[in-house]
Amino acid sequence: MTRDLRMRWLTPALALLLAVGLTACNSFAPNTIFGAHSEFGHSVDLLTRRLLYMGVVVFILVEALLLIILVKFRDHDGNREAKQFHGNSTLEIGWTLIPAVILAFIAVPTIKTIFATQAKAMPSALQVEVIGHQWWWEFRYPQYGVVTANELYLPVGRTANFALTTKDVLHSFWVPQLNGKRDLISNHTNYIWFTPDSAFAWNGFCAEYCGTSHANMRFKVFTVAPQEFDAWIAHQKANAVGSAPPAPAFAADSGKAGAPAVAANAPAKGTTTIGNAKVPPPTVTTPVLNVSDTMSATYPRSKLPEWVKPKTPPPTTLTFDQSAIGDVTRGATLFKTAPCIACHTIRGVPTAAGVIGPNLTHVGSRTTIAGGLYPNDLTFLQLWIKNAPAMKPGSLMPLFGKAEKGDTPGVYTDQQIADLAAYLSSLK
Ligand code: HEC
Ligand SMILES: [Cu+2]
Repeated sequence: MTRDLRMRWLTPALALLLAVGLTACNSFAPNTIFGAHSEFGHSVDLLTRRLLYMGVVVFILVEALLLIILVKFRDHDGNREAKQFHGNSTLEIGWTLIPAVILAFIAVPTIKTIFATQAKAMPSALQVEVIGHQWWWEFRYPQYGVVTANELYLPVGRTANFALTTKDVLHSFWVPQLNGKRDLISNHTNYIWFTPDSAFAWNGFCAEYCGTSHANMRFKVFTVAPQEFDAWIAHQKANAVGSAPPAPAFAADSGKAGAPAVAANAPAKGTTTIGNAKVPPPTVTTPVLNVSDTMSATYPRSKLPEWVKPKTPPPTTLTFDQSAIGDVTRGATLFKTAPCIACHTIRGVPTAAGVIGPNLTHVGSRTTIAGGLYPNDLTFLQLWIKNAPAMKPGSLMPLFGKAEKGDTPGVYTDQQIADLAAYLSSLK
């Protein structure tokens, strides 16, 4: 390579290096796997760091040796031939043994962590059944008789044991800051457990490609103080009582995204042990909910951090008659005999016992709909009922808007849809 050619590559190469380096400076990483908030996360973190540090030591030694040899044995004076010989037992035994020892150093902590994170949870744990559907999540709390969708509430400091199954294809349950991914497999129950160490709102994802709307199969996890969890459970156990429709879900947000809210919920103190790895008590650096701020049974929308709020715009082709104002009572009457009841359950409405779609008993108490894709407010509920397949590609809920074009003919006017949405919103 001539000097000119070398210089021509130098600038773009340096620019690329700088760009890659700068991406690492983004401190705002809401879905990072680093900075875990459960003992499961800590043990994986510990293992990752250990292996990384060991790798750095090996890298430095090998590269240093390489450089020394390159310099020491470089061609000093033209075409002198290097010394030729055949075989060197000491060298060969050495370079077989050293990697074997290194592998042992990698294998022991790795296997320990695998066993620790695969172990059965203690029976006293909170049991949660996670059922994957194309493209939404069903969460059941068998100890309490609660069924909900797409939003998981967990008490801080209590181990939650998840039984993972799927109704259709493979999915994978993943909350980056709380656990490793674990697959939902047909005809088989997988388990995973962890103990959240701080109160907050987290994003969850489906991490196994499962069809058209795989990327739209998300969920939220709200880790809350134990007494708040009890309040939430008590509320979810009761039948929903219709009330006035809620204020818009994410009204123009005042203030900074996820502005740090007060001090940490005192999580379990002392050292947690998972396998043989001693995990230091958590230092909570992310903003958390104030325990004394009573939750009125659901996570306060005003406290939702920015990154758990859906940002997907609705399709521009879908419009709604703004003069149609929904009526809760009319909506309730219509719902009882609407096709909706074939797929949705509302406890307290005897005709509504379908299990194909999410349980709607307390749908008004959730912050999002459709696998975390849209905020749960009247605007989005109406558009969703009008034409779900347009809102979410491949949606297994058919469209209901009268003039909408799709596989099935729609039956409802915008006024009827507004009534249905008003009713559902009232189911707090
Ligand atoms: C053929 C079955 C089926 C019928 C009929 C049906 N739905 Fe659905 N519904 C679904 C499925 C499946 C989903 C989940 C879609 C997704 O998120 O991918 C859903 C989701 C919803 C949601 C969002 C719930 C949440 O928590 O995310 C609402 C609200 C809803 N349906 C209302 C209705 C109403 C109102 C009707 C009647 C006009 C109706 N559905 C009829 C299958 C159905
Ligand atoms: Cu999935």
